[in-house]
Amino acid sequence: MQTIHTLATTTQQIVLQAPETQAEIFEYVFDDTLLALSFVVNIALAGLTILFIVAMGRGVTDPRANLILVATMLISVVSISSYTGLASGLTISFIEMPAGHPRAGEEVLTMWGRYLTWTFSTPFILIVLGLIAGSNLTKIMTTCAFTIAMCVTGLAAALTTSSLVMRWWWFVISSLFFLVIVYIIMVDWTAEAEKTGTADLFNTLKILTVVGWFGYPILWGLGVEGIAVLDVAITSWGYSVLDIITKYIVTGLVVLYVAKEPESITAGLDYGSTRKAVATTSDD
Ligand code: RET
Repeated sequence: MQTIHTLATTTQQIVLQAPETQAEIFEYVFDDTLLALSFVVNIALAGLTILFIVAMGRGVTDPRANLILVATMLISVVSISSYTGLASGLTISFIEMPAGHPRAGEEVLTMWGRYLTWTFSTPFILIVLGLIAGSNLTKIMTTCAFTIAMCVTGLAAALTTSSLVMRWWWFVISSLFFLVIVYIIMVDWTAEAEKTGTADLFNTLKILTVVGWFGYPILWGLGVEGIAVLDVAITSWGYSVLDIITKYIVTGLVVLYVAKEPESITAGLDYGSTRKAVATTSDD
């Protein structure tokens, strides 16, 4: 009787034991085809986007237009690294949820690398948007600082295991930072784009960005980190689809516009130079 009981307990422990080592997590990811594809597809798309920017930007000479193109490229550069971290298991952990969580006591797969790498990718998206709108350094820096704060506090929300209330409190703080960014995009940059002459493009980018970015906290809330009505693979695909909209589609539209070097974008060869008359074209 004792032996049967011990056997049952051991079997239960084996079944419930979450993967621990990086190799086990890597295996776990690639055993779930849907989850693995949500990473691999994004690595491929980020690579193709970089090639597209290089091809389209070859003949661009204006430094301001080039600055926008480089910023778009950095979004995908970060993305490749981010998804490689997830696919390799490096930035995924199994974390025990606190009391009161729908999966309390269970070790739940957390893709914390996403929140960490958004810290580096979202500022480039905002630099691109701010430059397209023709905004100033203060507002661009403000949005960058707030997006970094939003992502780091989002990471804290995902990694807090001490208390459910504290997880949601981090979520609230992160959402407040997010609203500052939404305000600057919707109010300041919309008005500035009108004056700059980029309103047509900016308004399309604004809708894709604001609607797309609202999807992230909604997914967080519905996914395993929040009220857990969506499973891990669906949540991961949700983020991957939002990434496709907010990064690659936005990049595509920007590059097609900027590569033509319209007057609303360019600023002349002295733009950003540290000494006058030293500026050169990339062909020199
Ligand atoms: C979290 C959870 C906490 C509350 C809020 C969030 C918002 C995340 C956003 C992410 C945008 C990411 C993008 C990535 C592109 O590489 C952290 C999910 C408000 C808005 C655009």
